[in-house]
Amino acid sequence: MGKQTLLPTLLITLFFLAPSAWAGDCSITVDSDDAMSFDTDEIVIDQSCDVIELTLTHSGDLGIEAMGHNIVFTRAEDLEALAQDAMEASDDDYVPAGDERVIAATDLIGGGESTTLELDPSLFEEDGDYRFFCSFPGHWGAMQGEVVIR
Ligand SMILES: [Cu+2]
Repeated sequence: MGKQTLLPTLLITLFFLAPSAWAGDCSITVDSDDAMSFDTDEIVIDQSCDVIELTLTHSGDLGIEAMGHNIVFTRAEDLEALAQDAMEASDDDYVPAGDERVIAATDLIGGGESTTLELDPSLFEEDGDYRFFCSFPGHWGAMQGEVVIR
């Protein structure tokens, strides 16, 4: 192998050796809108991340009172009951305070806003079955998805 081919070969090797070092894995953005939807139906939790920066954006125009969105993480089996109880928690942005079923939650935002949550991947067990959803009243049925642990 000549000197000229060595450097590209090295760079290509490094590229494939270090996929988990790319920032993309530990930095996730989910968009929401005025049509009551997230732009993804799964969120990947990469256990090799020290922390995952989860950013929720709202590309709509409607305000927080009419079309508020958040992302709440819970176990699949708790989803429905938690979503029902969350509707009553209007004083706490629809995330019941101190509720053990809430694994993590972003702030509630309205159109044009965004919020970032520092998420600890160790909150999720590798063989657990988790969901994320929006806990604004009436939204969880349309705004939910699967959490993929990796
Ligand atoms: Cu919502």
